[in-house]
Amino acid sequence: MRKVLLFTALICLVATGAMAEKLPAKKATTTAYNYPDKGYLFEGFEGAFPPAGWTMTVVGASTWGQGTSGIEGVSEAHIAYDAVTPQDETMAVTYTVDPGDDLFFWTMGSQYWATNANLTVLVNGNVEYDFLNDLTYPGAFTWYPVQVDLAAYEGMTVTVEFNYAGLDGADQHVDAVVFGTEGWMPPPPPDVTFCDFLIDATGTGTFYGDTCDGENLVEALGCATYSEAGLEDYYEVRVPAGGTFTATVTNTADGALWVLGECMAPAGDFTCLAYADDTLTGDPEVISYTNGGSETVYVYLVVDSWGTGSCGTYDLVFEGAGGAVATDEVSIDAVKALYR
Ligand SMILES: [Ca+2]
Ligand SMILES: [Ca+2]
Ligand SMILES: [Ca+2]
Repeated sequence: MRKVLLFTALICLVATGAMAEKLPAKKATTTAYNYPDKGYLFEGFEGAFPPAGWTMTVVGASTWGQGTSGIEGVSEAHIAYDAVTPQDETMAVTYTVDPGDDLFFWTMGSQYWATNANLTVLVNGNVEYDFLNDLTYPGAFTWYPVQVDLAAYEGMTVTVEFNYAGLDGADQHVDAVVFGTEGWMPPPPPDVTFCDFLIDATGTGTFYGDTCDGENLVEALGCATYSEAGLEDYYEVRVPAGGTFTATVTNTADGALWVLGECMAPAGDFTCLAYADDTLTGDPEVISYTNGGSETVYVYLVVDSWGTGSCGTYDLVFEGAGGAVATDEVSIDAVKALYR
């Protein structure tokens, strides 16, 4: 959806669309279930349970099994609490520790209830991790990555035991066990991008647009007073060092404006350079941006509105003022002219 706008004239608003470089998509962490090489997931509990090579020590009625709340894949090792019968449940595996190897895994549980029944990880019988006393655990039932230093065990073939013991604790979860130099991490959130939706428009003056064929890609950033769930139009603006612009937008919806630092961001976490939602439906919103840096930047003016799915026609009065010398990056004469 590439839109071409009416515009009255001169300078400054540059839209190229091709200007923003697309970064290569990050590759998700390789996950090879039961793959023994370092750097790969050692055990994600996605297959048979217990996994090949693991041994179980069952004492209580409730013990380690396969759960469906995995942070990696779908499955995990899960143990339900037992308020009646004491538990002392162990799942164990052996591993030969090479120099630099540590043990990594993810866990989730409740430290409040861990005073009753706790997860510990033992290496050759030594407690090397204690969930109850892990001061960095972020909060109840949050998946959290743990690293256990195995330096003391280099060169040894060790037995690693995940032990859950006590009475009337809380459910505990373990997933993504790795031996090596780097633990498993979730793939990064997908990028949100409007780089392909930029409006072809060059100049200053008054622009007319309609957001009703747009999308809602910008909604809640740290700079916002309100959640702007309306549909959007996007303008790329070239701003030389010292340059400044002001955009005044009158929207038939309850308008809102953003100036963002990029047109693509992981999980839509755009850099908010300016924001405005100060007036109600039909009244103009005003936003300004000044490039205080020493180099030309490209920023993104987003015409948005308040209200889920809201949209409307608008007029945009764009005023730019220069400073600085235009670069040769953009071969549009009008753009150069503005900043001479
Ligand atoms: Ca898993
Ligand atoms: Ca929006
Ligand atoms: Ca408004």
